Formats: sequence, structure tokens, C-alpha cells
Amino acid sequence: MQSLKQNSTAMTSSLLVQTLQGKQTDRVPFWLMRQAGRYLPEYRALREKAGSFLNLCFHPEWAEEVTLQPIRRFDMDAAILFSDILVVPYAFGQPLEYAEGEGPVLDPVRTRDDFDRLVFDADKLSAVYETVARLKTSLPADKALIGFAGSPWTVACYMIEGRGKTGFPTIQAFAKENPEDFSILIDKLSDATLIYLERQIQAGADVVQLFDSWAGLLTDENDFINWVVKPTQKIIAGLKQKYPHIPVIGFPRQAGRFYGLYAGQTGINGLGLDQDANIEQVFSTVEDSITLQGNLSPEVVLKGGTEMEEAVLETLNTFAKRPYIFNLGHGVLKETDPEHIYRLSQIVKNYKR
Ligand code: 1CP
Repeated sequence: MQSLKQNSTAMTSSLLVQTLQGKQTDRVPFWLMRQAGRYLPEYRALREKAGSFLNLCFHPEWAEEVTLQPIRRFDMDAAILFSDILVVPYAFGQPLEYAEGEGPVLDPVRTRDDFDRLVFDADKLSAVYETVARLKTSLPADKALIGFAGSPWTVACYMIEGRGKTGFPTIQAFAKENPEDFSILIDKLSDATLIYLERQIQAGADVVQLFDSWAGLLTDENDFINWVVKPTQKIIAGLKQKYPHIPVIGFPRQAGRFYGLYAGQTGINGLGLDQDANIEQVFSTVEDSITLQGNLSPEVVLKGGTEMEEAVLETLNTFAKRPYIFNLGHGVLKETDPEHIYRLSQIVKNYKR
């Protein structure tokens, strides 16, 4: 496999890590959520060879390769481990499949008994740590390696509902009606997520991101505090105790009205913003010490052309006064032309504050 190591430069910390430490670097670092994946023909080829999506995730050499594919083409400042947030339920023993064209399907857990039976076995994910270790060796020192996990709330959405794209009606009712039982699941997930991220850091992750894709479903402030803020705070406190130098990015998607609360209380270093974020409100409620990341619309990147080019520049200008990581407001859409991503990467790299 072709390594990227030959491009390696001095052993200073990466632009991404410096930015997450609150430094205003000359050039804005960038990476994209779902930068590896189905919009790339080389991904589709390896995905086909792997047969199933989980086979791809659990085969370290292949997972390493798909992680590096976008870096070779677009020279992002960070590589994100290729895996999925639902490998955690898998390591809890919950049967998981990725149905063709449908996304993840799990045998739902819905009762106190179901929750009591779940036991997290971190060693079931040893292939993931091996992928991280391989990437640590193959990536140049100026590229950050991002590890990740889903946040307890978002992972619980899939565990209880059994599939995505539903609006997760079951979990919302469940959390309201059985908060004590639900907190057992959330506590188990918080403990497991901490262990899982620690293992990724031990294997070489420089930064970790917590994906809370469904945080926006919680519109009540107390619910948001109980199911998003507190578990996130607990995970980050655990990480910081052992690894104070590892920055953490939180991505509470669609939870704009609670950004101030989330950024102020969870201990994150970076806040991922979705495309609907109200930037004025972000600037007034999120402390300057928090690095911002995001928030270009993936739909704009799908369209491409001058509309995209102007939107990229406008996003860069908007965040020019703060430590900022260029990214999208959600993942790259699978229909996106890789040429659009190339164009975007050129604009971001040539941008001067
Ligand atoms: O067939 C295929 O190739 C599977 C498509 C796919 C891919 C490429 C899935 C299934 N997961 C992934 C990779 C993935 N998932 C990464 C890789 C690293 C990168 O960003 O390049 C990451 C970080 C994730 C995280 C993830 N998985 C999230 C959080 C981010 C988000 O998109 O909101 C979520 C919600 C999932 C669940 C999931 N896994 C896969 C799909 C299609 C979904 C979404 C299901 C739904 O619509 O609810």
C-alpha cells in the first residue's frame, strides 16, 4: 500500500491540533466529515471487494486505505479513522447489519432487561485500534489523526429504534416515560465510549470527535442537559484526566439553541457547527476559547460551480477572526462530484486571513 509518509515534515504539532489549542494559524486547516466514502470511486471499488461494510471497517489494511484515499486526492490536514459509530453497539453484543441502500439495522433493545444484558467488550474492536496504529505510522506528522465515537444519545437512538432515517419516535417516548431505565443505557454507553476513545488515543489518535448527530431531537433544555450535556461531560472529564493534551471536538448537530450551554459545560475544545447554525448567536454565546468547525452546506458542495466557490470564501471570511477549522455542516453527500471537493480544497488552502 502506498504510504504518504514520504511527505513528512518536521515533528511540530499539526495545524489542526494547534488550531484546537486556540492558535490562529496563518492557513486555515480543513477536513470534511465523511471525506472517505461512496462519492469516491476508489472507495466503491474497495467496498465491493470487502463485501460488507463491517468487513471493510474490521479489516485494518482496507480501513487504513480508505482513510488515506481522500488525503491523497485532496491533501486534507486531518485523516479521520474509517469506522462507524455503531461498532459500539456491536461490541455490546447487539446484532448489527448494514442493509444495502438502507443503512444500519440492529435488533432493537427496549427494556430494562435488554439494557442489563448489554456488556461492552472493548477487545471486540481491536481491529479498529489496529487501524489507528497503522495510520499513525503511515500519516506524515503534519496531518492529524482523528479518532471518533458517537455520543451516547445518538448511539442510543439507533440501539432503541433499530434503524436510522425514522425521526426516532420510540426513543423520544421511551426517554420521557422511563427516564430511570433510559439512564442505565446512557450510563453504560458513556462508560463504553470513554474506554473506546481511550483505546483509540493509546493507539495513536491525536484528536477525537464525538458525533451527536441527533442531539437536535432534544428540544427541552432539561432533556438536553440529561441526555447530551451530562454524558458528554463525563466522557470528556475521563479523557482529560488521562490525556489532557488530546483535544476533543463535539458535534451536537441541529442543537443550535443550546450551543452556549454545550460549549460551556462539556469541556470540549472544538465545536462542530451544522449548516443551520446562527453564526451571530454562536459568536455571542460560545466563548472565544472554543475553536469553531464547520459549517458549509453539503448541498452547496453537491451543486459546485461559482455558487460553491463563493460560499467557501464566505464561510472562511465569516470565521476569520476566530480559531477555526474548515469543514461542512454534515457529511459529504454520496452523489458529490470529487472535482467539487478538489476545487474547495484549493480555495481553502490558498485563503489568507
Ligand atoms: O455502504 C457503505 O459504504 C456504508 C456507508 C457508510 C459510511 C461510508 C456508513 C453507514 N458509515 C460510513 C462511515 C462513517 N460513519 C464515518 C467514516 C469516516 C469519515 O467521516 O470519512 C463516520 C465518521 C461515520 C459516523 C456516523 N455513522 C454517524 C455520525 C455522522 C453523521 O453522518 O451524522 C452516523 C449517524 C452514522 C450511522 C450510519 N452509518 C452508515 C449510515 C448510512 C449511517 C446513517 C444512517 C441514518 O441515516 O440514520
